[in-house]
Amino acid sequence: MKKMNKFGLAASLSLGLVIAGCGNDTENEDNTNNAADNNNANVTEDNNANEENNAADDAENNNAEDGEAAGGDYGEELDYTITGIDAGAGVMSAAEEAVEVYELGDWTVQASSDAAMTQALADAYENEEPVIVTGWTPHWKFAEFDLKFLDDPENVFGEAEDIHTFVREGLSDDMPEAYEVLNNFQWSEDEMGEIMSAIQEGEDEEEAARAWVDENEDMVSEWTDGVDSVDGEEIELVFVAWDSEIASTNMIALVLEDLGYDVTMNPLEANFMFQAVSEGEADAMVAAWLPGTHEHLLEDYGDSMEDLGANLEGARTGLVVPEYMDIDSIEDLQQ
Ligand code: PBE
Repeated sequence: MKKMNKFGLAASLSLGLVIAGCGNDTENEDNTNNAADNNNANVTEDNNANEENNAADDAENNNAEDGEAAGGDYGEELDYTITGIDAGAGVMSAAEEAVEVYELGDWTVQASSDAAMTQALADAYENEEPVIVTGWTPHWKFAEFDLKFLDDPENVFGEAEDIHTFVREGLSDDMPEAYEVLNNFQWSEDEMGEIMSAIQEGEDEEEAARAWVDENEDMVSEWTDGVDSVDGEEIELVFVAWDSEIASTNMIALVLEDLGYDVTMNPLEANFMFQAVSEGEADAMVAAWLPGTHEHLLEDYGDSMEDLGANLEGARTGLVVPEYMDIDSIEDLQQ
């Protein structure tokens, strides 16, 4: 299986870094300490109290409503920064919209990457410090950490989503075997999670996918049943390097490879992924989150590609925090 980096990724990643660089993340540590210092005045005399205790005490002692006080404190501690992922992700636009809709004032959504976001989450979690990330399920972080989605009463992030498979126009004629497998492909959050967790635990992406394919012959054979083998035909899959899509794309690539295809996997930014399939540059992708997350991309590119329906049902996006944080709703972030 080949991986390539043909178009889009380098350019859009560096854009992401520029955006990230514009944020005020480098001051996080200092500001956290300052926030804790400032809080000491109206909290307890206990210098050993950690930041979370300060936040909790503040929430109790403060005249303001509990939620507002906790959210306000977290704002200072976090320098009003929500840790995001790649700038092109749908969950990023939704998070920015949430800042508007909930009138979150100084809060900003900082672009980074799935890997950097989960690292920030892990670092905070280890020290029981606050952190707010753009999150989604399926994702291994929910197995690794005790997390919660913040309630979204204005429904900015939408309801449950399905992950759809899209193929380029003409694929059913040109590669009927691949088309049929892609059309049949459907699994669950738990099944995707098995590969994601194995990768997270350090297994190579392809090896983790291989182990899953070998252990789930029954399911895989439902997708490939009656489909003829091919002789080294080249097929290109595009995806975005989100942990969920790394798992699904590696897995389906191996299933196609086992059928005789010469598979290339090309990681791109989300808009280039849609564009590549719509322009026939790539053959397929299994990474379209609908109806909400990628709605804008579907509007731009959906007419010139074929939707093969959901390969996974019941996905979700939103703002995610550790359970130990003293807020439950995005509204609690209002100052
Ligand atoms: N995600 C994972 C993507 C879709 C898959 C939620 C990060 C996004 O926001 O575009």
